[in-house]
Amino acid sequence: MIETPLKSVSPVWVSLFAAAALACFALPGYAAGLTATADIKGCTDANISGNATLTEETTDEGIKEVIIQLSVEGLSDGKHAVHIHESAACEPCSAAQGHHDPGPFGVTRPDSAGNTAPASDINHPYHMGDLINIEVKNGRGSMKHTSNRVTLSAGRLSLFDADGSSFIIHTNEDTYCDQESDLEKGCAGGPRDACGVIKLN
Ligand SMILES: [Cu+2]
Repeated sequence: MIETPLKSVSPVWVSLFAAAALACFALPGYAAGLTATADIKGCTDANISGNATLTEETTDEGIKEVIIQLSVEGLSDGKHAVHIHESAACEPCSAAQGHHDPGPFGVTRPDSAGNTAPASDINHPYHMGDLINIEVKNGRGSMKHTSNRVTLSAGRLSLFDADGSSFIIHTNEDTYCDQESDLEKGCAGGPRDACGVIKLN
């Protein structure tokens, strides 16, 4: 009779393994390691495509951080603004609405509504979804950014609120609207080139 390999494994090891596996799920404060992804597509240009991954980690102090890695090709060379916008919708790209900002003021509009006078309540770059520029060279770009302004897990900063969230990549550079002379329309990157709905894995 042929013995199966299982019969040679001691029951002690099997029960130890089972206990260890159970402990992983039972430990209080165990970081779940949530991840999410987004497929990036051009708003009007089908040659633009890319993807993003998001990974939530918890620091030793208990602060939730989300590591965002994004790659894209087909955009014009140079810097492009990247933000997390407030709705999980990309068709059309305007459906992504303003910048993700679940804070008490709820001002998600990124820049001055007019072309000349800055709006008094302009809130960029203080939205929770404001990120950094991506730099494109020879048609390809990638960025990595860690944010503690958003979470994948449930809570007040979560990207997965009632209507979800999307990435928007803009035509122009985000100047971060950080100068008094720079608070006019377009300082957060102007028109929208690409979009990707963020989906929890
Ligand atoms: Cu934006």
